[in-house]
Amino acid sequence: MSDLFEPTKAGDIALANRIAMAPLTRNRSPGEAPNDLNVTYYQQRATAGLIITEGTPITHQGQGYAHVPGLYKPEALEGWKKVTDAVHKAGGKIVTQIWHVGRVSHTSLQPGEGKPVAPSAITAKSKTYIINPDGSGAFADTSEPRALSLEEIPGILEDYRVAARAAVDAGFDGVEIHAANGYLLDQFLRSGSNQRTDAYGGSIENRTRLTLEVAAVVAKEIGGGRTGIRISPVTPANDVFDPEPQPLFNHLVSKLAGLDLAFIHVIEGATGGPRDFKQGDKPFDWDELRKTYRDAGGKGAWMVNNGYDKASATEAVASGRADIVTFGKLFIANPDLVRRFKEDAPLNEPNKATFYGGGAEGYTDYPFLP
Ligand code: 8OZ
Repeated sequence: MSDLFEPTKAGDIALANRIAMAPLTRNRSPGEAPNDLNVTYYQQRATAGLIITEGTPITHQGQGYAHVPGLYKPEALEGWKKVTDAVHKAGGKIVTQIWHVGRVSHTSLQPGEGKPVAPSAITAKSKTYIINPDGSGAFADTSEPRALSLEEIPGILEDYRVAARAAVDAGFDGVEIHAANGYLLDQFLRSGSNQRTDAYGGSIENRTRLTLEVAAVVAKEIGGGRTGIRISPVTPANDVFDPEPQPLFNHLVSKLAGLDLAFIHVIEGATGGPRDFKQGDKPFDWDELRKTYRDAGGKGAWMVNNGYDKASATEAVASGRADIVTFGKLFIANPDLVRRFKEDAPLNEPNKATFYGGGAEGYTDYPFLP
């Protein structure tokens, strides 16, 4: 029986405990490069067993929100180097979440103000965050996308490869591939957003192809032991839908098992919402998903997320249902969350008004225990 404070491994990455920080978009990097405030924020949270950074676009085309730090500009890579150095000096481990938003973008954020790209030309009923010409920020409807051509897919794979290499060169312990929450890879996975008739659409095998190719390319480039992936089998986030998520995601994890990845990170339920949310007519069976992965030989850490607290996380790890639990909002408000859990100390309350955008307030000013 394991507890949350016991060390573990996620592939090649050794974790001091099983309490990880979930990826969190904070929109505090104007110019798309991490700054000194971002360094402080991550360094403050270095006692997490593992930090997964906010989603980090692999290219300008992969960018869907203003003030999100990418991995494609030299100044961004210099900024990330400062982040990884600070976290390592503080004894922590950190991977970056490599991200392509696909259709969840706006022409004003795209190269040459072009259309965002997607599996199919279907607009997401969703919002993104842009900067107006006068400098003010605003939520805006996502723009109509264009379908990626078959000829463009190798270029997308190359973009993931280059970004994963750049991440490791910037000092990250590894990467998490963002295949969740209705972004590019999830758009290919779900039938609601993927109506292609080529090798990347239609059957489950075809819809999982891009995600599996990305995982294979990244694992080959930096090592499977430094590569994780995040999935959200039933989330409706960013207007994605699939009536039969169980066979789709069972197939995906059974194929991921062959890549010897560091971890599989599963958002159980609607992201940031009800854990029992379902798509299609059957409740999703999370145990079946994990068992499918293990039966296929998958040895990566099984990482779970969505609304956990100390008690439910302890139960998940003790029962073997999970190896690592990730916490989002609790890490926003409690930089010393691991210590607070250990001492059963009271938790600071997160302030929703300062989640996205702004400066130090609600970012680096949450108090530590004395
Ligand atoms: C909140 C706001 C913007 C983006 C995700 C990267 O849902 C995100 C995100 C979350 O995965």
